[in-house]
Amino acid sequence: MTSVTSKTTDASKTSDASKTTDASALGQLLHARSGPLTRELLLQPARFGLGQRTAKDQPDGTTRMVCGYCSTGCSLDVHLRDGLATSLSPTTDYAVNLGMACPKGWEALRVLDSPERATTPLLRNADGKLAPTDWHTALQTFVSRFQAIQAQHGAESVAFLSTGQIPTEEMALLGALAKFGMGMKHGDGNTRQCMASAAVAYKQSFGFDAPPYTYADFEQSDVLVFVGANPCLAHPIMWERVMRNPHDPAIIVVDPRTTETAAAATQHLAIRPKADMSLFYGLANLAIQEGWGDHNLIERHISGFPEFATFVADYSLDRVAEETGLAPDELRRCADLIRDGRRVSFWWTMGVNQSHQGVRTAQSIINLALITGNMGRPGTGANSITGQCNAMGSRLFSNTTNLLGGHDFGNPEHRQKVADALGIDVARIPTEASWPYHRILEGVLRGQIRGLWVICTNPAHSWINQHQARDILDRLDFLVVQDMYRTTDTAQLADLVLPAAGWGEKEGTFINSERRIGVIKKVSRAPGQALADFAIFRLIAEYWGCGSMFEAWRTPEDVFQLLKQLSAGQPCDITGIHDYRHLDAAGGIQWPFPKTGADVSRERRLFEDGAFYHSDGKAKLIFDPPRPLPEAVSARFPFLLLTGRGTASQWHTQTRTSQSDVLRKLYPQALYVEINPLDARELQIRPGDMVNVVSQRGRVRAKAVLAHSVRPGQVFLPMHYEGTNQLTFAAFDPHSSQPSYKACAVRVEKSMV
Ligand SMILES: Nc1nc2c(c(=O)[nH]1)N[C@H]1C(S)=C(S)[C@@H](COP(=O)(O)OP(=O)(O)OC[C@H]3O[C@@H](n4cnc5c(=O)[nH]c(N)nc54)[C@H](O)[C@@H]3O)O[C@H]1N2
Ligand SMILES: Nc1nc2c(c(=O)[nH]1)N[C@H]1C(S)=C(S)[C@@H](COP(=O)(O)OP(=O)(O)OC[C@H]3O[C@@H](n4cnc5c(=O)[nH]c(N)nc54)[C@H](O)[C@@H]3O)O[C@H]1N2
Ligand code: SF4
Ligand SMILES: [Mo]
Repeated sequence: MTSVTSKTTDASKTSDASKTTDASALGQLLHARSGPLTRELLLQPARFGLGQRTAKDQPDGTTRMVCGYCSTGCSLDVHLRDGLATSLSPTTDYAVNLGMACPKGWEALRVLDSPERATTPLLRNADGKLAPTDWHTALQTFVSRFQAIQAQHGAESVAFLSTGQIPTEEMALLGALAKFGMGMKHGDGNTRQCMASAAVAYKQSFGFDAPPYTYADFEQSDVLVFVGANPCLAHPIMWERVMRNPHDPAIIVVDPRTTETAAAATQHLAIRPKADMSLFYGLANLAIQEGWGDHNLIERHISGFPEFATFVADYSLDRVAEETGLAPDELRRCADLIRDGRRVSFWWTMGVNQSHQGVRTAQSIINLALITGNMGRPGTGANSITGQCNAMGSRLFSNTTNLLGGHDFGNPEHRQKVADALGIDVARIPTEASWPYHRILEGVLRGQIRGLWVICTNPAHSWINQHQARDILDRLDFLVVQDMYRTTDTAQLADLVLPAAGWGEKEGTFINSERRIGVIKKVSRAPGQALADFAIFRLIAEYWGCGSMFEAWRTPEDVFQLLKQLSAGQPCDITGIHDYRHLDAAGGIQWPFPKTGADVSRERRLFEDGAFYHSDGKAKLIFDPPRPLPEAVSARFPFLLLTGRGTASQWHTQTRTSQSDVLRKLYPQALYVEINPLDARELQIRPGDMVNVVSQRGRVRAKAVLAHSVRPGQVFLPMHYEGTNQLTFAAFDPHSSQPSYKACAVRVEKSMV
């Protein structure tokens, strides 16, 4: 379980890091360039996003900011000496974490100080090696190479892939620069891998991508249902909130594996992978047959009920038992718990989203919550927990799938509104959303995409089916990677690496899972010549020749003001927030927060008035029959491979968490595979043996861990090791294009070497 002790982390070394950051990069630029830009850079560096303030301005020696890892959005008190961080401890009076943090949060400062940091731009030289270069050359090369590709193959032949881990202001600047300034049409985020299914499900069901809950709901439910979610290790502080629930709640966990979360549950349903839709249709059928819900409410607030009732009528308990592999009496017990609950909340994460039918599965959960009246009241809701610290910011402001501010590229009024707010020609705004991630990569294979700019994500480890992914990245004419570390798998493949400042070294805002906007600050100087992504984007705009378009985008806080304006009248209206100081003083603010009529309570949920965002004000019941697994097991590949998070101390591709000595001690250093002891016995595998895990696409070596937590016929690989995605099968949800990371066919062999 989570470490919540009061030890503080000594990270004074971090604050001693180079004092030269922005100044050094700036000096170099000035040296190299002449003309009007030089004078302006010299006179007004802040205009180019350079020289962000450190938290020095805070008088009391401590400043608070949200954590830069997961979407829980805990607040951390950072203790300062001369404006720079020396240590941190979790904030006690913050509505999210109430004085708690997980190991990643405690160690957040420590990972900044590492020999693996990118401290200068790196350019691939004639020998094929990445060699240090100066910012001026790097920016010139960036512009000349991408512009040459565009001149030859069209503006759309350059694309970007970004992230849910940089501040909203940086995402918005990137999205606007790439699409309105540089003429790109295609750009997507790693959030596609993570929450696209939830976003599409909400949009279709509610009329807007709006997770309805507040974390207080964890404490107010009398029944909590977790579906494909392992908060004990993926969202430990959310789980701590569940543990604070005073109502002795029933906890139901639906997961093929007996995870830490499942082990703590009242009832664990070890469902057959990807059979969740049948389960929720079956429960909905019982709810309708037995009249659990309030018919007046259904009539007033929900559309599509008669069709839904007819559809689920086929889902008898026997059929559901057959399809899910669960016993009828287990199903009945689960149904009784939900029926008898007064405040039932449903929470889902990647076990739902990362599926060939993620959207409809999420909607099967939303439907059940809606028809049983578990929406808009304390302790209820169909609640998607998202992953990264600012995945929620990217959903609204990254200018990828949605036009800035949750608008639609396809809507002429929306385009005009955005053009007016930004003072740009509406013709610069694409009339369609970007291709999704996998389509961009297919575009590379087809020669339609020739240049790619990768920001704050590591697809050469995290994207599905690495065999193909690596081949695709290799085919690019020019690959730019912008990262904190020069050693990532993707940076190693790049033609140009741009060194970025990270969390703690720059300012901006994140939006957490419960829609709470929180601030991050500069409390440490980035090493060498690394620059905040914000400054890099501003400089690229200047070098590209579209700098004038971003005159008003000088600092992150300027951009925040612009984004506020863009949110006006949207469900995510935040025009009532004044500035960063307001966010700080309020302890973060959840959207919506309009200028007039804002509810100022610290914890707010949506839909308390039963009004949804569709034009008829109703929520829609949306459903489809389940589809078979894209890659079923076979005689040659008899095991189903599940993947996911391994420990609370590992973050994704480990570029950050592996930099901390403390975190590194808390998890296995090499790939391991969890296998059921019965299967292991049959294969004569003993604990600790090295085995090969083989799929149609690859073969990896892993240490065998014998565990009853996985069912016979299934194995589990954590995603934190590069080998895992050499095996995964590239199937996608047809509505969200989210990859189905959590089910493919493999075999396990004892390794002879
Ligand atoms: N320590 C740590 N915390 C993290 C992260 C991290 O890397 N490390 N990453 C963050 C991010 S970006 C994300 S997206 C979240 C992810 O958070 P979670 O989604 O909670 O984590 P996962 O382990 O990916 O998947 C959850 C569970 O889904 C189950 N599952 C697989 N297939 C199915 C299925 O068909 N049905 C059901 N019901 N369950 C299934 C798996 O067995 C697994 O236990 O975590 C966030 N928090
Ligand atoms: N098999 C399998 N694969 C999965 C998953 C799974 O469950 N199973 N889960 C998927 C999910 S949900 C996710 S979210 C993805 C995550 O996949 P990735 O996004 O590829 O993983 P990260 O390691 O978080 O990569 C972020 C990168 O950004 C860099 N970085 C950090 N901060 C900054 C910054 O401020 N600026 C810049 N420029 N760079 C920065 C880090 O060093 C790191 O290299 O993985 C997906 N892949
Ligand atoms: S739970 Fe998430 S937000 Fe909180 S300290 Fe851990 S990683 Fe940071
Ligand atoms: Mo994620």
